[in-house]
Formats: sequence, structure tokens, C-alpha cells
Amino acid sequence: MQYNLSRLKGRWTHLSRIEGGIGFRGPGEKQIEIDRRRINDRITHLKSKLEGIEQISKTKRKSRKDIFSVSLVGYTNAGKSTVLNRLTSSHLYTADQLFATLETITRSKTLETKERIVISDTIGFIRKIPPYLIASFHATLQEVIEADLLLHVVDISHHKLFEYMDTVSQTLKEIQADHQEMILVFNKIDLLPRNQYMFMKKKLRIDYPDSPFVSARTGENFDDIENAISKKLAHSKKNIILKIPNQEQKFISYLFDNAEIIEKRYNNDSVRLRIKIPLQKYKQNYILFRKYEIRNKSVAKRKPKRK
Ligand SMILES: Nc1nc2c(ncn2[C@@H]2O[C@H](COP(=O)(O)OP(=O)(O)OP(=O)(O)O)[C@@H](O)[C@H]2O)c(=O)[nH]1
Ligand SMILES: [Mg+2]
Repeated sequence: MQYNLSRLKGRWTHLSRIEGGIGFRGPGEKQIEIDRRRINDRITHLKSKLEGIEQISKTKRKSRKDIFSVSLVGYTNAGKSTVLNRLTSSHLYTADQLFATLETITRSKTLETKERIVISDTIGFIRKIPPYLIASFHATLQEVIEADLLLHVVDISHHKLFEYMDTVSQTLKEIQADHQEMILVFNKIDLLPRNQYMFMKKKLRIDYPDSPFVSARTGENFDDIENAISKKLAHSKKNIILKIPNQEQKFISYLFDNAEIIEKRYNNDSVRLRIKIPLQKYKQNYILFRKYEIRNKSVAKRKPKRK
């Protein structure tokens, strides 16, 4: 709509040739104004709808806070939705077109290890996403920012794969989602002739030794994705804030021995800690953690987010 708005001028030139007299407007100009108003109304309507979507997805994310979350990212048409379909045996819309996916879809999956995770599909990235599009896709991108793990799906058969990989990394940096754990998944291996596939694999293995090479179409090597996720899950860490009374000395010293302390602040009768703790250890002491965990509050006041 924003794009249409900026292109309105040239649209009614055939009518503009009919001149309006002094103080009157030609029919071309009038039509442009009507169109502009219509588009502006539509933009307002869509913006408020987007706010609604964002609110809903925020609530949903909150309710899944304790579940390990994986987000699929990648260049448009890389095969993200197809990968998700196969991983979770679902039937999302996939198509050989750009931007087949326009909203976030989240599916849950139970791994062989019996752990439940959620996996979200997202819109594809492209080179130079215009800023107003980033705003529209904020809800989707928020999912990416908050994910515990990113699966970066790459179309290995595409001649521009390295350029596309760079674009995705760049976009992740721009939305400040480059701190997360990431697994690169090389997809569409069925499209490469065998010798070319072996050559690419050998080359890519140097930089990405743990990456799965798969085909979402045939399902080849799909177990490798699940194994890679399980591995990351086993080593993943939870970022939490705790307020612990001083008498819990044993628990406090346990944390100093087992967690990475990011911030600490001593009060009269308690200590507030922001820590990173391996998920396994968090689970082992789940009751104590839940008892003292502070949700959605930061130890130090954060700088207000720039809009
Ligand atoms: N041959 C082959 N085709 C695949 C494979 N994975 C996906 N495709 C096809 O590639 C096209 C794009 O797949 P999608 O899953 O829609 O891609 P996407 O990354 O979700 O795309 P956007 O939502 O547009 O960003 C579809 O036609 C899929 O059938 C694969 O492993 N092999
Ligand atoms: Mg898709």
C-alpha cells in the first residue's frame, strides 16, 4: 500500500490531459485524491490489524516461555515452510514464489528425547528489506529475536547461496537477532547432481562441520536436523533474573559455582542476580528457580528502545 501510494502520480495521466479550469481540478487529479484517501484508509486499517496480531503473538509467546523455541530463518524460497512441514508433519502453504509465507506459524514437536519444543516459520528475508516492511513484519521478527535457536535454511542448489547467506546474517544483525545459537541447514540437496553435491558438502563442511545437508522434498537426512536440535537443546542456557533471600546461602553459592553471573546487586536481605544457567541445571533445581525467578523485570533499568 505504501508502495502504491508513492506511485499514484503516474496512474491517471490519461485523464489529466483534460484540464480543469481556474479554481477547478481536472478529473485526473480528483481521481488521484480519491485513490490516495482510499489507500490511506486501508493503511490505517491494516496498521491497527497488525497491532492486534502483535498483541496476540506476544501473549502466545509469553505462554510458551518455558518451552525451547526454534525459529526458521532464511532467504525467501529457501524451503523454510517445507522444512517445517516435514519436521512437524503439518501442511503449511509452500510455493515456488517469493514471500509464500507472510505470517508466523508455530507448531510444536516432541523430540526423540521426549522434550517438547516449538518451531516457528517466518517470512523469508530478501536483500535490503525496506524499513516500512520491517515495521509490518515486526510481530514475525519478534519471534525470531526471542527464539532460543535459529535454523537458517539455505537453498544449496542456488547459485547465489553465499550472497543470500550474507543477506540473512545481515538482516539478523539489523533486527538484533545475531546473538542466538544458530544451525545452518543446507536444503534441496536433491536438486544437485551427485558429484556437485559432494563437492559443495566438502567445501561447506569446513566452516559448518555440524550442519545437516537435507532435502525437504525427499526427506533425506532429516534425522540430522532433529539430532542437531537435540544437541543444542542439551547445551542451551537459560537467561533469568532471580531475587534470593540471604538465608538461601547454599542455593546462592550453587549459582556462583554453576551459572554465569551477568549482573548482581546486593540488598539488605536479598541478592538480585541476572544469570545464564545451562537448561539441564535449571531443570534439576526447577522448584527453587521458579520460587525466586523474577519475570520480565530487569536488574538495571534498560535504555528505552529506539523506535
Ligand atoms: N526440489 C526441492 N524443492 C524444495 C525443497 N524444499 C522446498 N522446495 C520447494 O521450494 C519452493 C519454496 O519452498 P517454501 O517452503 O515455500 O520456501 P520458503 O522458504 O518457506 O519461502 P517463503 O515463505 O517465500 O520465504 C517450493 O516449491 C518447495 O516445494 C527440496 O528439498 N527440494
Ligand atoms: Mg514459507
